[in-house]
Amino acid sequence: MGTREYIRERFFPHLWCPGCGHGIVLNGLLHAVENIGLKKNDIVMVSGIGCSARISGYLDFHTLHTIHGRALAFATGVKMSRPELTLLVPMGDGDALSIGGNHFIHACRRNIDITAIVMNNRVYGMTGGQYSPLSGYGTYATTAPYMNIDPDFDVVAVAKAAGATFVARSTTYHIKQLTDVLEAAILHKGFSVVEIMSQCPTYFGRKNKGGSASDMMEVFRTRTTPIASKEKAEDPSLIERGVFEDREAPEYCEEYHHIIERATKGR
Ligand SMILES: Cc1ncc(C[n+]2csc(CCOP(=O)(O)OP(=O)(O)O)c2C)c(N)n1
Ligand code: SF4
Ligand SMILES: [Mg+2]
Repeated sequence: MGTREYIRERFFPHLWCPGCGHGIVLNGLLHAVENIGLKKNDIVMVSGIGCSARISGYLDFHTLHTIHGRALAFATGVKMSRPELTLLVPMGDGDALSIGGNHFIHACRRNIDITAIVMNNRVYGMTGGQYSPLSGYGTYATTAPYMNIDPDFDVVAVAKAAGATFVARSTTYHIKQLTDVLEAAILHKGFSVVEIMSQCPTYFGRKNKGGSASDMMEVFRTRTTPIASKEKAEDPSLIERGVFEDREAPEYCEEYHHIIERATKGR
């Protein structure tokens, strides 16, 4: 059918800045959906607010563009009422782990069959470059002109600790891997988290002397490595890419269905 079928061309040109990584995520996601052979009518995309969240406007799935930080709460409601549909939730790092951090950890804990995509550009892009919980110590932002002293955390470690049954990381440089892990995440039955390191040349790049979009992507190439690689053993500061968790566990909607059956038995 071709990925074009999934796009709402009437909403183009998109709002992303030249070089923004979010368009690469959109491209990888479209290919993942096409490879699986999903029909657009079978997909619900729920997003909050942010440059990343704007992705839902460009796709001709069933889409809900909701409230900053609450996309997973809305998605949980949709999935509970229509469990046969495929739920995709693209979020920014602020959206998912700052204001939305509470929803994020509890969605991981429930193991509801939703794919959460964290588009991590380490900044609040849409609102003008404030630092996020993933900016990291030593970075600069419009709200940290003399340096950010907040440590960041590891999205993969948080997702695993909170109970997500599929957890992966890739970057906008590694488009083939990005597509593959999104495909695996969507096919996985349970709560899937895919962190994608994405560049914001306009704010994170400019404030941190990251250079052009391609310079920032070059950093994704040189500063990341496959899981448990020889390079990681030699340089522990490298960030690992790949699938960190892929396990089976009871899925929330199915468990809930069993409860309904039990409660209504004999009526
Ligand atoms: C309840 C609420 N609080 C704050 C905002 C303002 N706001 C909109 S997007 C955003 C942060 C965007 O950053 P991120 O989620 O990382 O997405 P990005 O734009 O970087 O892709 C904020 C604080 C809002 N829209 N609603
Ligand atoms: S501000 Fe940053 S995240 Fe937003 S569209 Fe521009 S480059 Fe992308
Ligand atoms: Mg962001």
